[in-house]
Amino acid sequence: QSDTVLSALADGVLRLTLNRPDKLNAFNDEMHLALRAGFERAHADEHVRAVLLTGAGRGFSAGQDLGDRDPRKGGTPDLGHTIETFYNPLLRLIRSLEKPVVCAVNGVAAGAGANIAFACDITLAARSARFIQAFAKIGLVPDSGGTWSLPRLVGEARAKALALTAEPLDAETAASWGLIWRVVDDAALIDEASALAARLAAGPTRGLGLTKRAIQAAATNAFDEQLDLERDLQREAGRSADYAEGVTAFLEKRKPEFSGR
Ligand code: T3D
Repeated sequence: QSDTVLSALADGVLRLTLNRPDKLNAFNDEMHLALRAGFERAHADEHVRAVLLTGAGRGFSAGQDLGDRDPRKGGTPDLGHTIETFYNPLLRLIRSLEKPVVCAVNGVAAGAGANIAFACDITLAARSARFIQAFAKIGLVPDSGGTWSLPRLVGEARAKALALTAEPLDAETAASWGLIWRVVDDAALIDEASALAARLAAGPTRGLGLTKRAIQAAATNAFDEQLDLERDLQREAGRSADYAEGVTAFLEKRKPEFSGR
């Protein structure tokens, strides 16, 4: 068990805390494997009904640990291999998880750290947080889905300016541009994000998961395909126990108690 990611399950929320604060939670191989294990558990464990991702210390994540890429130590790493081995599987696990993933960006999010935050379903940021497409500063290309998510979230003009200049973007601007959901005062961030994750974890997990799938599919579907998909997913949602409970609770004028099935 690695302590590079702290993992705790309570009230249906799996909280995963990136935990290399001295390095602003930069990713080494060990932290990658630990975070992947956390998301694999979220896929497999029915007791997990939402995930909350955050960072320990003053940063969220500074992306790849550059100490592990020191050219002075000799050799040229195959970054295609490291992306394929570490970053891409993580991004696929986050996007394919049919349960809500809340991200609480507690401080600076740079490189892959920023793009992982943008890949989560609902991202909140501390008012003091900054987002940096740091790749341009070291001659790399945005990864972790950044070249896909940035133009979709903010349009090509802003995506290119962010990626080509690597200028830091403050949290307020990130929210006003639609990169994240909401800015929260630093001291209130983790409580607000935890409350949101707990609310989602108590929700109709199947319906929420299918909603996530539908919205993501819209990125590549034509309108008619999307209408067909909505029909199919609604059919599936309509067979869930939580749908029956939601309608019954409405008719009985009481709060629903969703089981996640
Ligand atoms: O390699 C592959 O597999 C390909 C995949 C690439 C994915 C990527 O993410 S590439 C982008 C890598 N990340 C960066 O280029 C960001 C580098 N960091 C920074 O630019 C700055 O640290 C920040 C803007 C994020 C924060 O600045 P600041 O002034 O608040 O903090 P700092 O003093 O720079 O950093 C604090 C400590 O964290 C410091 O260590 P020290 O001096 O106290 O011992 C610093 O070296 C360390 N740190 C920060 N980022 C990284 C890091 N150490 C290793 N790798 C880092 N990425």
